[in-house]
Amino acid sequence: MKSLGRHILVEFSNCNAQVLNDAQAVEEAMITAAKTAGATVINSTFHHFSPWGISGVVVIQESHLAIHTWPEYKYAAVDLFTCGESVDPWVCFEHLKQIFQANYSAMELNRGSLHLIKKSEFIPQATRHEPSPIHDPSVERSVWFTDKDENQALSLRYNGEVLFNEVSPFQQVRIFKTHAYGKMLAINNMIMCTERDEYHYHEMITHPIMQMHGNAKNVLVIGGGDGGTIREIFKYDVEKVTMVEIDDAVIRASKQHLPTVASEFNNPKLNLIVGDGIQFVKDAAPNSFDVIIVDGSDPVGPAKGLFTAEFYGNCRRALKDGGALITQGESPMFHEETFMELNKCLKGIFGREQTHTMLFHATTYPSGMWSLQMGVKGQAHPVKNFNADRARQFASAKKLKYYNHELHTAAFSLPTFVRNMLGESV
Ligand code: SPD
Repeated sequence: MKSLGRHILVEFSNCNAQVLNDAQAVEEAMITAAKTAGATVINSTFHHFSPWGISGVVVIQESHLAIHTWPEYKYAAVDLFTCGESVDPWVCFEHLKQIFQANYSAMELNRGSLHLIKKSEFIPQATRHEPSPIHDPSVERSVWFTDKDENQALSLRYNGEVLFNEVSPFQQVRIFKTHAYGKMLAINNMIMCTERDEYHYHEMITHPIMQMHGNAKNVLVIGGGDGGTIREIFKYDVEKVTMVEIDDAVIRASKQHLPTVASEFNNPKLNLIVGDGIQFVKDAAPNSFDVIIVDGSDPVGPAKGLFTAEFYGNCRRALKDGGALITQGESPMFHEETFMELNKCLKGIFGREQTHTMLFHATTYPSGMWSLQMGVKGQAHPVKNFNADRARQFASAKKLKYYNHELHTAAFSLPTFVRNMLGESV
C-alpha cells in the first residue's frame, strides 16, 4: 500500500440533463455505485436546488462519494474517495458514467502518500467502545427540496421518495413526503402546498373575500387544482362553483395523495373544467360571477398570463357589479417586483380605492410572508363593510384553523415598508 486513500476527481460532461436534475435518481446512482464497488454505505444527504442542480454526499465506511450537478451544462463534478484497498473507486466511476450517459475526464490522486507521512503511536483521550452504527440508508436518507431564487430559499427535508412525478404538457408535478410538513405538492421546483400548513393559504384566499361579499352564489376559481380553495368555498351556501384548472396532473396528484385537501371534487355544485383559465375569462359572459379567486402558481410557465392587465381586465368584466376578485399576490420579501407590479396592475383595472392587499403567514413559501391582492367592482370595502359578528360565528361553526374575524381586519393592516412599496400613505 503506497497511500492511505485513492481519490478520483471526475469531470462528467454531455450527461443526460434530466438525470442530473433528479435528486432521487442521482442519489440512487451514487449509492449503487458505492455498493457495486463493495463499499459499506453509512448514509447519504442530497440537496435539490431550485431551479435545478443537485449536491450530494454518500458517506461510506471507506470514506465518501460526492457530487454536484449542473443540468443546464449537462455537467457533473464528482469526487470518489476510498481508503484502504477493499474498494476500487474506478468501479464507482464506471457505474456513474453509465447512468449519466456521460463523456468524462478523470484523474486519480494518491492521498496520504506513505512516502510523506509516517504512522506514530496515537493514544486517543476518549476511546470508542462501541463501533459506529451502520445505518440503513433508506432510513437515514436526507434529501432536501428547495424552493429558491438566486439569493433566497426555503428547504424542506423529505425521505428521498417521490410519491407522484409527472411531467405534464405544462410543468413538472410532484408529491413528496416531507419530514416536518407531511405530504407536499410541488410544481416545477416551487412549493404549492403541504398537508401541515395548506389551510393558512386556502382559508385566507377564500374567507376574507367571501365574508366581505356576504352573499356569493356563483364563484369562479382559476387554477386551484389541489382542491383546497374549493373545499373552503363549499363551506358557504353557494349555488355553483366553476373551477378552471389547466393541468389535470395537479388534480390527479392531489386526489391521490392529498385527500384532505382534494376533498370536494365530487361536490355536485362543482363545474370542473380542465382548460385554460385565461381563455375562459376572455370568453366569459359579462356580469357572471360574484367572486373570482385566482389560485395560480408563480408567474412562470402557464401561470405567467395570470399576472397581466388583459387577464384582470377580463376578470373584472366577468364579475357582477358588487363582485370582487382575489389573487395570490406573491411575496413582498421574495418577489418584490412581481408583488408591486401586480398591485399596480390591479389598481389600474379596479381603481386605487378598490384594490386591497392582505398579508398572511405562509410557512412553507420562501420568506414566509405572502400576499393576497383583491380588486372590488363597486364600492364595498373589505374592512369597512365587514360584518365581524357574522365572520366570528362562521369561523367557529366551520372550525376554521387560521381565519377569524380579528385576523380578517388585521390581515389588511400592512407594515409600513409594504405600504411604502405600494405607494400607500401611512
Ligand atoms: N410560491 C407559491 C405560490 C403558490 C400559490 N398557489 C398555491 C396553490 C395552492 N392551492
